[in-house]
Amino acid sequence: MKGRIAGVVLIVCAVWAGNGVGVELVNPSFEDPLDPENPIQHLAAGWGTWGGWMNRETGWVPVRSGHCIVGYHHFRIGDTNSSGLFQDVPDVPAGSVCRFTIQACKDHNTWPASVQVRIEPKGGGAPIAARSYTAEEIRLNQWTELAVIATNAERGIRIVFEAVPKATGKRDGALRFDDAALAVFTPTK
Ligand SMILES: [Ca+2]
Repeated sequence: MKGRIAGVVLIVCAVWAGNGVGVELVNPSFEDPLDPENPIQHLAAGWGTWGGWMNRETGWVPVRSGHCIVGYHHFRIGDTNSSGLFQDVPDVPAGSVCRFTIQACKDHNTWPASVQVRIEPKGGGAPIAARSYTAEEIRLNQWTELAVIATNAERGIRIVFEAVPKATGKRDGALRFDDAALAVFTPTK
């Protein structure tokens, strides 16, 4: 039985390795500000955002690639509302297996309620798939890959990452996000 399970895992991995295609996202490393004239701008080109204190940052370290990240100022959050970023990817064919990943790391004493990665229909809506991570699952000052896999019924998807603050008590620390990526496997008919 173990061998059979291993075989299935191998086949799935082979499909991903052979046919999953990286889809180019807009500004996946958060290097570009929304306004090219304002290099330290907190808004990242190509990304929508909601909530507070989830900002493009040009001076935070560590950085996984380039010079910029998205920083979640958990220590600044004064309520229980979440914050996040999202991007529509319009040309993903319907019926594709989509794997969205983003790298995250945390400061000392950072205990948000959760971080969630999601794939939604293009334009937003009920998630096709979502995966939540606890603070324990995100490494301290080292990068952890957060991943979610979904199959889209209709053309296009929205990728989302969201931080949910600690529900009660003092909120400390910060999270960093960098290098969003999307791989798509579209079965041939
Ligand atoms: Ca970057």
